[in-house]
Amino acid sequence: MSSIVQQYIDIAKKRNPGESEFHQTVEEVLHSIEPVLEKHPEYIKAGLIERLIEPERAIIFRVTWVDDAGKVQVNRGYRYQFNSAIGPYKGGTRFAPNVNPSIIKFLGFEQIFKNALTGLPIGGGKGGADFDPNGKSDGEIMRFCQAYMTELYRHIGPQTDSPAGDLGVGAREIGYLFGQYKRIANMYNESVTGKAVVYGGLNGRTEATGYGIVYFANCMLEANNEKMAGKKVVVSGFGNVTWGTVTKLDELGAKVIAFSGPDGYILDEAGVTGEKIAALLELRNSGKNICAPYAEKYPEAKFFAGKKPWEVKADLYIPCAMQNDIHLEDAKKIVANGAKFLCEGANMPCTNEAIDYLMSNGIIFGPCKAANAGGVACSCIEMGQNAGHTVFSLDQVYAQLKNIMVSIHDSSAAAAAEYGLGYNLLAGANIAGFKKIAEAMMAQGIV
Ligand code: 2IT
Repeated sequence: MSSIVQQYIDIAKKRNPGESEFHQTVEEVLHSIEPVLEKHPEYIKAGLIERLIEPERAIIFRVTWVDDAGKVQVNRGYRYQFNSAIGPYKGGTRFAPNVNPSIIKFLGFEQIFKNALTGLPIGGGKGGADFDPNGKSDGEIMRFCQAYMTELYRHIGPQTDSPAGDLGVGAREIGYLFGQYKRIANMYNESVTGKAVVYGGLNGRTEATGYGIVYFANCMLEANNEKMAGKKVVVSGFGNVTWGTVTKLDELGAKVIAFSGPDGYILDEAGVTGEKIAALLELRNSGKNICAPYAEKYPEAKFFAGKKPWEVKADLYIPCAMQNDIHLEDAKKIVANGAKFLCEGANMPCTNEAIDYLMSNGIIFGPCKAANAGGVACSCIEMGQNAGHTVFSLDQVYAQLKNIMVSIHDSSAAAAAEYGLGYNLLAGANIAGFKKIAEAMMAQGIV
């Protein structure tokens, strides 16, 4: 372990005690960029890494609302405005009971590099609240979103920060957040993205993350002389990202044979295809568990209650659920299954130990900050659409998304090759993202 980066990892750990998810992403990124730091001592002199690992601004606020029973509820809201070297802060909003500074900081830190990789002018930020949308009525969701935005609106804006969705924040929540923003800011603009198409949202934004992941995975396969058609794929989760991923995989002729929900996983050797994808979307929108009802509807499918899908043999794995879904023991199963590819869909679905094991055992690995950047890229295109008072067609968006994903893959591969690391997309994505941020920070002086 190099002393150059270890000192910064130690600073991050000391300054952010107990924040294991944040430590995890800092370690991953800093280890990758070590060769760049060796080549650029001026970055060290300029305190670039100390500045990079410290958010520019953190907003933590009380969110007070009244539930359907008339009881006053208090949650904690967050917005970490991490880095604005290349553009206004941009990143999602997560509503989940486990949201805390460590989770939002890991997401915000990842977002800096992800957004840089898109080639678009967006800085990194992330927000959320320890609010559990499950089991809440529509009225409660609306009142919570309004209370959250009543504080947040003063910290965001088209040239400042533009939140979007993440886990627990979908089209409905974005509608309520934007509605409240517009009401109190008296501005109709791109301060919130992920809006429905009828009121300024981008055609194709909903499926952009999942489609982008598959375009990226396709590049990984092609770079290794393989084709997507006919590949057996295992995914996890069945939220928005998984839905887009499965839909595009099906279109390209790959066969999704397993997916998971909070209740376990489904093995469907016949393939999760066509009408079954639509049925899954309906199940998901019902807010209930998805696996058990799927197995009831399609008797050829097998339901493994309380288990993870990584034991299923496949060619390609795409974890789309959430962070730290694949631990070392899961990585061992994936390697033992004879898989060749793993492409991260969710943010940080693999632990660092799992990534090390996968990569040192010959698995070709696609890192999330590169593979899932299609979502935020399309959010930035939505910002441009709103700022230009125009509408982009679905074809325009898909074409741009595909170009962006190919270019992220190619620039990540090229950055790794430049540093003599071979086809290492993990290091390459971190290096390519970092180089851009570092250059911008150096140009802007000590701020
Ligand atoms: O993790 C992510 O990139 C997102 N949740 C999307 C962020 C955005 O601003 O669209």
